[in-house]
Amino acid sequence: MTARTTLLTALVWSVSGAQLAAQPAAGVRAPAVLVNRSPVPGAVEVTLTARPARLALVPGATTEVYAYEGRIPGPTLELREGDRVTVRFRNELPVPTTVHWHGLHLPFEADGSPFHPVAPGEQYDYVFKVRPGTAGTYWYHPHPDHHTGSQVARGLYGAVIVRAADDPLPASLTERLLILSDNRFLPDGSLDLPDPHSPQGRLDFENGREGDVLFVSGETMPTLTIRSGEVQRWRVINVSAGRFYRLALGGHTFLHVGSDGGLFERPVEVSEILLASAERVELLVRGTGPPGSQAVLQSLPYDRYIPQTRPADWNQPRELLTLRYTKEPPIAPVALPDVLRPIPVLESARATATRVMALTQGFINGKAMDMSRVDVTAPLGATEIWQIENLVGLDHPFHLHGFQFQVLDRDGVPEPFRSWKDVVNVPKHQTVRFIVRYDNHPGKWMFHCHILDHEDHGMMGVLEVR
Ligand SMILES: [Cu+2]
Repeated sequence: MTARTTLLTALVWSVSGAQLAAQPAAGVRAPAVLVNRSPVPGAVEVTLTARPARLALVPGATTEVYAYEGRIPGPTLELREGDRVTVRFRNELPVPTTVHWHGLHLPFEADGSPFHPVAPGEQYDYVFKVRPGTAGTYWYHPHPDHHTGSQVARGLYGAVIVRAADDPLPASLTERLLILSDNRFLPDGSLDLPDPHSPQGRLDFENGREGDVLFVSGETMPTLTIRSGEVQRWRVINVSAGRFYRLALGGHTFLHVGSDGGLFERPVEVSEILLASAERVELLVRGTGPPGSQAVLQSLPYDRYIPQTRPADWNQPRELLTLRYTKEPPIAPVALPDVLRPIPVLESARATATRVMALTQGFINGKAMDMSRVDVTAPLGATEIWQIENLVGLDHPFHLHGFQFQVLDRDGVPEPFRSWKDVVNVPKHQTVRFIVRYDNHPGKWMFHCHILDHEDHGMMGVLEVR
């Protein structure tokens, strides 16, 4: 393992013509990184191809999948604030697709929403500039009308990391990228994608499709290493269609330092953290254990379900990875900053409208998605409050494209600190309010439930900013 990882750090290799570089990885495989082909400083130009592949995902079988660059997860797009980015995307799938850059602030034409499908055999250039102040952890995935869930289930997702020149955390911290996914397989190794009208298909629609095999960056139950006293920076992305993760690391607490849109103003110490579909967190993991010991990262039970369709094993904790301490003697902990970065306040007093969204099973305000309809029209530059009311007994994580927002309150309880978000879970029978400013980029922006089965069945609407 050690020899392999040492070798990989120095390697650049070619997969089907695309240049991929390996990330330094100690103890776990990290996804490959898309190689920037542009020699111009501040410019990033990468190619990305989606095509069918056959990969070994479960022991003793291979699986027909869709993959970016032949890999699951797809290679990571590494960016810096201010970069001018061109992603030359090629669709070699037998079906239309798009690439949605989840959480990034970019022009309408680059959003990869259902408004810009890429037909089989076609190419599409996603062109955008990375906004200063948006350093954080994002991800990319298909977003074609009605078929997002099945394409993500087939393997299409990857990470986007935006870095800041003035990142307040020590550059010496070992960084880990943990992409949490789940999948379900038939005995022959093929993906279990049931007919939507079958009993299992109806269950998948109700809960969002969950799988019994849990992957961390494409591996099942990997082992990460840490040295006693060391601090690591973990970026965690939930790319699962329906599964939530209530993360806890036995015998440890986390320093929660960031969310969807980047770092908070100050670290927050937590013993567990809930990650709904599409949410991201940045965590500092402090190696407080003795040399030679180990700890397990678990997903604790979380009841997001209605009783009628709640899985029988919902109350069982699931293990995600092992954190193994090396036998080396403890090192002195690195000094961590108390203050991370300022987050500007979006003032409620400046809001010119409140948009009420009532969520029921498969509908928003009683309507199913219609591409020819605009549900909300707002002027460019406006600040507005969104009030998301979940009227049913199942959680719905709500996502807005194009603009990061700040949660104001959850069921009347003020949010304890400011952060930038693009997905917020709205628990059963609760109401969440957030504030957002449409500060540039006119266009049509989707808002939807990020349980992909709900989104595909129409739990989505259109905000037009003009
Ligand atoms: Cu939903």
